Amino acid sequence: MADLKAQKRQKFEHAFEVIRDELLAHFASNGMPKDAQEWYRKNLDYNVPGGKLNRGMSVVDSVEILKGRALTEDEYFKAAVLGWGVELLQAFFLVSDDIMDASITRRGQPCWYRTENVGMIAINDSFMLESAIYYLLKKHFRQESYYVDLLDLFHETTYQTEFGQLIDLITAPEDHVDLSKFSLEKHRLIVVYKTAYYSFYLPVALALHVSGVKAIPNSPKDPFTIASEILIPLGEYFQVQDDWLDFSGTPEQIGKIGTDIIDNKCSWCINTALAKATPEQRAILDANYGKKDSVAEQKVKDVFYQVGVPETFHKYEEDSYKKIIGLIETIPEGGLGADGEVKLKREIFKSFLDKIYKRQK
Ligand code: DMA
Ligand code: MG
Ligand code: MG
Ligand code: MG
Repeated sequence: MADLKAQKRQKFEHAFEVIRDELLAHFASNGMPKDAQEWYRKNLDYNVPGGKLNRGMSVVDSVEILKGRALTEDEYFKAAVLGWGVELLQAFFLVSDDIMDASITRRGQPCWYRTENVGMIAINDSFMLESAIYYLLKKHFRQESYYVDLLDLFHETTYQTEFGQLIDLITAPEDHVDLSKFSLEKHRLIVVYKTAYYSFYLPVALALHVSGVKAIPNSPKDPFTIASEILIPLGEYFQVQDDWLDFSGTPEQIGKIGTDIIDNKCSWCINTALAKATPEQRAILDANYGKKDSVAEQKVKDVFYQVGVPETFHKYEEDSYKKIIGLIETIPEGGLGADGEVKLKREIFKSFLDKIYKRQK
């Protein structure tokens, strides 16, 4: 089992080498000089492949589940291009997110913008990671009837994520802490937009397109709508885990140093603590949240422990799991869709849920 998982990852990582070399060959063919070629290669290698790869591999896994058989080499590679498209999009978001969040480390190494000679060039590097997606889509999908659907989906999802990043950032002003502006409703809106669409809906919707599943606009039977009704709550749960790990995880464990308290973020943890705090504890939160100071940060963390944020999280995790299993079971056991056509199957969602349930990083 563990072996199979490692093999799957290796195969997917091998596809990255091919894809990266395609991007670099195209870049060089535009007459770009050697130092720029080296720069671009470093940008790609540093920022794209080093994560958990859940999002990217979910495209491949979902296509396999939809087809109900092993993929041909060509089918595999096309699914992998879409999977790496999601990982490129993620890399674009993370490189820029780390600048905006003033983060220190990512995936166990310094954030790209903090590496030698990079600095604000990281902004353009992030744009190139995004644009690489569209070069790859054109190269590999130009002839397909669903090419425009892929373009539309990547564009729309990117836009949604940027809406989310905007509200995440303006809800966390650097110079003005006002905890009364936070709420779990606000939090939900932020996380659905900044995380759920691109991390959960996008990989499955890509798999549906490449497998030949057609949208049924304005119908309650539309497979894309049905998928999103499960995947958006799944993404919400995932970002609550991210907020929880930002507070409770060690840098060695999560590969990044948590910044949410210092950054004045409207995270799940602060919202949970606000709902439970006594007036004295509330005063400590008001005085110490969003301060660029590790003593203040520790005082906030102490209150989080006192009011039972860990217990509340563990309960939330169990409840979310049950709720999402319930949503998955609204799909008929034999799958959803007409006989003889590719059907939406429970296993797509179950496989995604199993990748993240009780995750420690
Ligand atoms: C994640 O927000 C959302 C995007 C679009 C990167 P975050 O700042 O909580 O992510 P992280 O904790 O990984 O910096
Ligand atoms: Mg961040
Ligand atoms: Mg952020
Ligand atoms: Mg976070």
